[in-house]
Amino acid sequence: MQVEEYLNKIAESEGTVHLTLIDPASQTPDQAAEIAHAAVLGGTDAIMVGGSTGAGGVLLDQTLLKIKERTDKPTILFPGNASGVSKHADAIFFMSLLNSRDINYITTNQAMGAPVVYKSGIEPISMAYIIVEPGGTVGWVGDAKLIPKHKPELAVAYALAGKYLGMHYTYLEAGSGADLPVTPEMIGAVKHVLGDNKLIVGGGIRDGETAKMCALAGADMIVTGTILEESSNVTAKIEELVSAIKK
Ligand code: 1GP
Repeated sequence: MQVEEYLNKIAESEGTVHLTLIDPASQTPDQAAEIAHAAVLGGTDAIMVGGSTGAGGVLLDQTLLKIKERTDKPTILFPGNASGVSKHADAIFFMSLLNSRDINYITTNQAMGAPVVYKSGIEPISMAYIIVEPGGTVGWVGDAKLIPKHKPELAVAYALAGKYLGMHYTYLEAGSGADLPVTPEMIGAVKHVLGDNKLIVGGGIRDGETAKMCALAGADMIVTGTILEESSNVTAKIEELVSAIKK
């Protein structure tokens, strides 16, 4: 089964999908594989691999290879730029940072990376990427004109633009390690216009209660990264998150 179909099926039958984000720059490939393995034991649905700084090249390849030794859940690239492509993943979130001021993050990195995706045969999943306040490192690196957190109508406008441009997924990003995630009001307003298109929410989700709030507001998928890097028991933390968002 293709990865997009796999994720959509879970979203439609089991409830909100949980995605574990691993940044190759944050630990060794062996440690990344250990986190992925523990996350799968806790019930995560897939492993996203990527980051904004220093997450490409050999380190990315080695991280994916080690993760694939420890789990058979799908691996999905979450690239910060064209160097975030690896043939060792199953799929890639082929994304455009719609609210960037820098054309490199809207189309140029995509053009430079596309032939690599084509040759490697990994599955591209088209995605509108929208960064909301506070935005964190990715907001700075991607030169995003941050969506104010209490202006859901601006997120709706970008999400609709992504949908009309043919993107299947929309990612509302508050930035890794954000104090608070995107508001339920913004999640609900965006999901309302997306209809059957899938909505991913990430940035600042640390516990089951917050994950549930995002799921109830309309998130089809949630992403957690930082809390797993900080957690002494990754499996237990994932169990807490997953049990809060599944039907
Ligand atoms: C970052 O949305 C993801 O791109 C995950 O954020 O690290 O805060 O979980 P956290």
